[in-house]
Amino acid sequence: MIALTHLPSPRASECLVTYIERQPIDLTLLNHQHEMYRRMLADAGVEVRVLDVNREHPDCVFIEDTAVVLDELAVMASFGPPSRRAEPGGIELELRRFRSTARITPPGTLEGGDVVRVGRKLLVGASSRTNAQGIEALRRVAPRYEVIAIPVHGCLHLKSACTALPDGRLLVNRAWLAADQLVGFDLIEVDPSEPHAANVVAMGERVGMASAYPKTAERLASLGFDVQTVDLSELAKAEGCATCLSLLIE
Ligand code: CIR
Repeated sequence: MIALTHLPSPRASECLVTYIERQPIDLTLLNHQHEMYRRMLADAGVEVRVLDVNREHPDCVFIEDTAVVLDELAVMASFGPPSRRAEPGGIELELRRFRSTARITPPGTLEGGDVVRVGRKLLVGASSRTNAQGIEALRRVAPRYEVIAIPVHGCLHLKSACTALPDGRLLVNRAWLAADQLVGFDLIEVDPSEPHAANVVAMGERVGMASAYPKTAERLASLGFDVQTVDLSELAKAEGCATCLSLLIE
């Protein structure tokens, strides 16, 4: 498995924040945490590549949002917020080394953070960042996948509320999504005191997550998952989480 990552922007303090209060970001610590994140992936056997093509864009470290990488193709995102619209261009050039690409275009919007893949099913957040035209466009360009729209409220992306564990079970915070749309999926809930804990990155058989959620980490470990944690405090201040920092290519 290859992970594309992107160096943080020197302008990261100008990042978008939507559902959280803006707080000062320590750029030195942010860069250090990004390095530790990359190390966690590498220790899990992932080949980590570090890109530096979008550093003038404050949110460039959240490379996950720029695309949805499938087996046959990569679908380039269409951002609503103007400050992120230029990001997919640079990443598309890199992704073409691995996949042919397709694009979602305005008025459709779709961000990679809204797409959870489980086998041939794509759960897609209907969120403040991904609209119905974007979801329809994904259906058209990826006809071999079943696209299931999941309304999301109270958080940025579907992946803030739901990610897939290595065995196909979903880790969820029910408060932020329409869980009735997840019929047939086996759900594990975050600890109620850790609403942001549902975002974990599946690194082969290992699970990577932020160290800020020890109770949920313990819950996963007690279910037999090999859980690795990393401090992502400065990324969280930019409303980012574990999955947003990489584009995984099988
Ligand atoms: C944004 O609002 O776009 C960034 N500050 C955070 C993006 C986080 N991405 C993700 O969870 N996939």
